[in-house]
Amino acid sequence: MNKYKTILRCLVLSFLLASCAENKKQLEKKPNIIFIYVDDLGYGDVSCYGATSVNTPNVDALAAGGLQFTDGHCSASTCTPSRFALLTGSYAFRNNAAILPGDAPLIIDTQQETIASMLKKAGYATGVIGKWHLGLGDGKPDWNADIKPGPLEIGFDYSFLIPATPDRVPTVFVENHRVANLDKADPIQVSYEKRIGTDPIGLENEEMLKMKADSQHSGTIVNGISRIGFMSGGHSAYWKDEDFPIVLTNKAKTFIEVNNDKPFFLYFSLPDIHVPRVPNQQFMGKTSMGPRGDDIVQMDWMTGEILKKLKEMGIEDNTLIIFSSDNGPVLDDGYADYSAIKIGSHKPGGIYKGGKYSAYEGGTRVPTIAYWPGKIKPGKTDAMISQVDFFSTLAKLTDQKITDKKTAPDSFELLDLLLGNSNKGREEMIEEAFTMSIRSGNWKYIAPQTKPTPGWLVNKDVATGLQTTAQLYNLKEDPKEENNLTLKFPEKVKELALRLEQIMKEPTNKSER
Ligand code: NG6
Ligand code: CA
Repeated sequence: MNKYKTILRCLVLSFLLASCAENKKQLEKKPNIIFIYVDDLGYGDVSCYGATSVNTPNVDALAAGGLQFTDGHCSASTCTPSRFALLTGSYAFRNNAAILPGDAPLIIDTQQETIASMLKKAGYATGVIGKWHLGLGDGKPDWNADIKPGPLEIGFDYSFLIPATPDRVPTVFVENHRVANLDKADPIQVSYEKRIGTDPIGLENEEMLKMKADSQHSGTIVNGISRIGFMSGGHSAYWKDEDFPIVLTNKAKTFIEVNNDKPFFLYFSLPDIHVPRVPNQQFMGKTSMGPRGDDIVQMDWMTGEILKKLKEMGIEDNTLIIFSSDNGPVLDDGYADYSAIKIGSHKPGGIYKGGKYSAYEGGTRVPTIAYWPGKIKPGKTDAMISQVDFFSTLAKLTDQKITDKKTAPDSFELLDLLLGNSNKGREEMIEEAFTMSIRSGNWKYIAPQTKPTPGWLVNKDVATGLQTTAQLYNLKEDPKEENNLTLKFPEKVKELALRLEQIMKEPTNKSER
């Protein structure tokens, strides 16, 4: 009996030693980095930023245990430009990046450094799972062959993508270079110009729809939802929108598991709470706000699953999570999902004016949280930060030098701020919408619009973002941007208009990197 006891003791001891060694190895490793990037989530859409009509316990846990920014911004009030800036550290206007159709070529030059290629050099395994919307291929992609260049050509080792947006064709996942689950006998074709194939379209077959849609979203019907654009073939590869949370979360968990021998970088890009909003059965009816509210709960669940996975694997303490959104909120974005009717007292943009597409603060001021137990001191900060800054900040964290001017030209290194060791953020920052704005401390100048408003936006509730005259606000006294001070402070207007012009001509990042 004693012999068995001794063997058992030895086994337990060696197991403990092995797991200690494993933990030590983890702590010596550079930290894993997970960027949870939510789509169209507004400043006021989660409970830690004031929402009361929806509960987001998992996002709240990140905020409670991490650093919560109250002046954190995506670089633009729409998706493609914000994502371009996040990944490249360059403002998107330098590349004329705008909302892309689903068959657009990759807009990031394969020679350009990205967060992924930079972290790869630092020894990271890199992956992107979820919404892409930065284009694929170098012309119109052939969806039946290798689709490249794409994420794998700009620094990611693995990709599993919703190629554009959930409301745009093709409605299939692209895994690395290939459409997942494609049947060769049923090739895919995509067109944004004209109807192709014989599949039903929203304009003609309204009776097949789960939700009515505007004319822009009345192309090919997939899963009872009409989309922007037309496609034929590829039926075996169609996604089911309701399965997004399950499929994407599982892919993310697998990526974490498989790559745990190296430090890893996961860009986890959630399709929620973008249209079409069709939550999984388990989240339906969880709020009184309809699908938009339920999608917030779903997004929170996905966030929680990632946290749970890290805890299970014992790597939570060696993982930095950054949580944010690609632009402000929108209620009606093309589908009759009754978001505006069911909103009740919920304020998707918090106290801020405007939302998605808008030049006002609600367009780019978004939930922004950095979480790294034991490393980031929990708290709140009102320091200004833009997502364009994560490139230089993560380069510093991982000991990567940025040596040339072309790399991350607009990105400020704010590592001390991110870790909670300093409260010093940016002094000035550009916010992109259909017109340009500049923040200088608490001053905000919105330049008059130079390009016409896109036709599909003119009559929407979000049209508050479309500007014809110059505006100046003092956000400290007037965070809701109600009192245009241009007449009162003409010198300030001149100064900021000039400054905006200068930065647009030449990046001004002189910070040590
Ligand atoms: C707009 C779409 C909108 C949404 C947006 C992109 C229309 C009328 N509206 O053009 O539904 O898809 O593009 O959203 O077509 S974003 O979050 O990816 O920027
Ligand atoms: Ca978006």
